[in-house]
Amino acid sequence: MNYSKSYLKSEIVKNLGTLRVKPETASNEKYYKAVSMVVNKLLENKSKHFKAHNASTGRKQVSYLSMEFLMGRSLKTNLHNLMLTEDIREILKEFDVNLSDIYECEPDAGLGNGGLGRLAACYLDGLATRGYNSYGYSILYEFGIFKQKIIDGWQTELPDNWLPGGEVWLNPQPELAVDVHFGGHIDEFWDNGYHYSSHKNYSVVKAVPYDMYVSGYNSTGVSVLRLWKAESPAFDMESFNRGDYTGALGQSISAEAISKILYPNDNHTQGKMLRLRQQYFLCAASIADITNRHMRDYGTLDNFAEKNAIHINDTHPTLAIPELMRILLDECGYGWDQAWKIVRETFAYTNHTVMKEALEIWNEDIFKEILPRIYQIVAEINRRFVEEMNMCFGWDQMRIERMAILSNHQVRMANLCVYATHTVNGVSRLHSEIIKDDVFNDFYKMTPDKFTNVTNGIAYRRWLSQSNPALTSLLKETIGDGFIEDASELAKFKKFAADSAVQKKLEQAKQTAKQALADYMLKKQKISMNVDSIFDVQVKRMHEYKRQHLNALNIITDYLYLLDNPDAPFVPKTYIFGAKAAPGYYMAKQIIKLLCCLSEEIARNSQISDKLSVVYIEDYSVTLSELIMPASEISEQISLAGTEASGTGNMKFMLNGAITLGTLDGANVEIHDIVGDDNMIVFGMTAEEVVQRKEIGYSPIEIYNSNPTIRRAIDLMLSGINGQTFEDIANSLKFNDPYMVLADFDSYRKAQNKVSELYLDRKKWNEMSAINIAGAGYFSADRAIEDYAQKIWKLN
Ligand code: 26Q
Repeated sequence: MNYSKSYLKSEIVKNLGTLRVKPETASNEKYYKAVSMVVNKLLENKSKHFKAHNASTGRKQVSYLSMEFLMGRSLKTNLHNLMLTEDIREILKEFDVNLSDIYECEPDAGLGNGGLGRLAACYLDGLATRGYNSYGYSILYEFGIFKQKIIDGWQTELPDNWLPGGEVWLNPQPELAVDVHFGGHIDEFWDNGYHYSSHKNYSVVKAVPYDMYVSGYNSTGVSVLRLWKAESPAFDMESFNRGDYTGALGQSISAEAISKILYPNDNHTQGKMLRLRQQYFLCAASIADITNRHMRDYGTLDNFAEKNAIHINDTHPTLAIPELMRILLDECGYGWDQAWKIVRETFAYTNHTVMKEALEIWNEDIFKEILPRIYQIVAEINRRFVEEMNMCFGWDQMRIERMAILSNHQVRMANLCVYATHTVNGVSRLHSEIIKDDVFNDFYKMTPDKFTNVTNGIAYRRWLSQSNPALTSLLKETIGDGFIEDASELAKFKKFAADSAVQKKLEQAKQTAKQALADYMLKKQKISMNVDSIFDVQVKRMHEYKRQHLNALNIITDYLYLLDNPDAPFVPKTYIFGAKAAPGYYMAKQIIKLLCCLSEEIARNSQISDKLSVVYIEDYSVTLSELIMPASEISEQISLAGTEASGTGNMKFMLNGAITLGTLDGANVEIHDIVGDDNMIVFGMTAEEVVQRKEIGYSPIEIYNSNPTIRRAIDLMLSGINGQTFEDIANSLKFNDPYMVLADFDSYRKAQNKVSELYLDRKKWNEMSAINIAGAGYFSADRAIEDYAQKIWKLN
């Protein structure tokens, strides 16, 4: 579809009119809204055509169910993908309005915590670009991930009220609303030899869909993200008339709570009832929507699995499995075996974490109370599964216990997922091996073919052509513009890696981006940054397994060294952090405070601060990542090997020419395979060595006692940094050190010293940087989606 500039211009003016403002006097906010309304309309139109085409050709549909979609902003990416950026820029110029100022008016749609939610958002882009018939399903949280304010070095959380600016992208579909049932009890009876059950006394929550469109790049495809809002059903006149005034109103209060707020935990569960309600709300509404559409198109669910692939993003939407069983059994009259066959051929599941505390387990009584019918179905799935296993290995009751879905008064979501799906995948090569060897080893032994790998990918245009114009120009100059559509073409840049003219421009592009970040930090946080220092960056959620405190320990060591040797040669470094901590995660909040104290204490020492500084970027978000990635020179990916499932930030840094300083964990292993030892700085134990080290017994206190560098750094935490002591971090490191920070410290420090040495050789450094950019193509979401389409969803 092609839209003329004059048409776009008149539409913008028309929409300003709708907003009751004149073009001459409209604020940037109004322009943001008017332009977004125009783009949204184009997308709606494009989506209609695409859906009509899909329906007429009977294509299989992918439904990606996820409790999180961390979308970030939409205007810039939609203009880019529709190839309208330059037209709109010129139109706005005619009104004396600057397009980049307009972008700044949009709030992030922060409907996710971190990696898992951002991955889901990237996959909508990939699905649309590859032209697949796809829906994302999630919840329309009224409040997304909290806004982080650092007050006196401590994280505080503020509500993220994003809808006032974000709702221009939401298209309500009230005629597609569905009811979701909670609580009540099940009446069972026999009639004519048939068993019936009927759900009584449930409360109803209305699920209303709001659609957000995501255009593919240079394709006719559009993904629809269908977000469910919870509403109280029409006022319950009956109970009101019965005189139950509070009952009639009371239900509505709890209904709306369901889509109020995103749980801010990342890689950690909390067995809260509201969370379980949210999960079922998403699953029931989405399954109703998918089956309704299928019935409309085909009039039967017999061919459901042939026409639908439903993907479960981690275990959070597991309830979609028993919910589809319920629809088939209770509403469509299928027998168990036939229903089970459809279910198993429909669902696939991605695991995103090996952290024990993230494994979802629900108390059986709570589960039964909130979802009585779903509980019955899960219990029957479990009964049949246990019976099946008893036939195969009745001699190994321990194994059967480990694999059971119900056990110990708990419902184990991961076991249900693995048993009920046709395919289970991990998110990097290493992680997928760990799943088979460890997390789901019992299942792997029983059904090895079920397990596969799809290494994560990113919507790379967002972090390259949309966020790094200087690098994008250089790439276009050297390798043409094919890389914008086909990431594998980035490999052509390798030829230019040693070209000194190209290197010079590459260095300039980096400098431009560093300056832009420095400008932002000065304006926003009143912090000035030395743009001639190495920008060494660790941005991601704050978590002990990600080891921001290993980074901190090395900075303390640098600091102590410079205090002792103020005149020693030292390659200037700026250590940049950005991370939100889960509000209830005590240790994570302590580490934020530690970093802030370090930052201040070092900044006060003017002899040192031009060589060494620590910058904490407040409120790290998708939008900030778009500013940070282009400006980064070192990508800190330093999790304990075997703990980070994949990582996706690592890919964004690499794409922007940062050198990875990392352990062989997650997708770092694959980055290392691509660029080799010469172009990545690897340190620390391997995942295998970690296992061995734990087996022989790990004693951090021995390291503390025998390593004076480490002891001095930890002792400084105890004696105080910027007037604050950190006993809990220090004691955790000395006596427990669950993520083996001390075991990897020496190796990390050597790696950091190597960074400084390499940076002095500008030619070598720029070459490394170019080789990383050239190797990043593999990590595109377009590739990852193609892998899912072929290996798992079987789309053609
Ligand atoms: C579960 C229950 C109750 C409340 C919250 C949660 C919850 C929420 C979010 C549990 C886990 C998460 C998020 C996990 C996550 O982001 N995992 C990351 O997924 C990325 C994409 O695959 C990987 O790259 C990261 O390695 C992995 O940590």
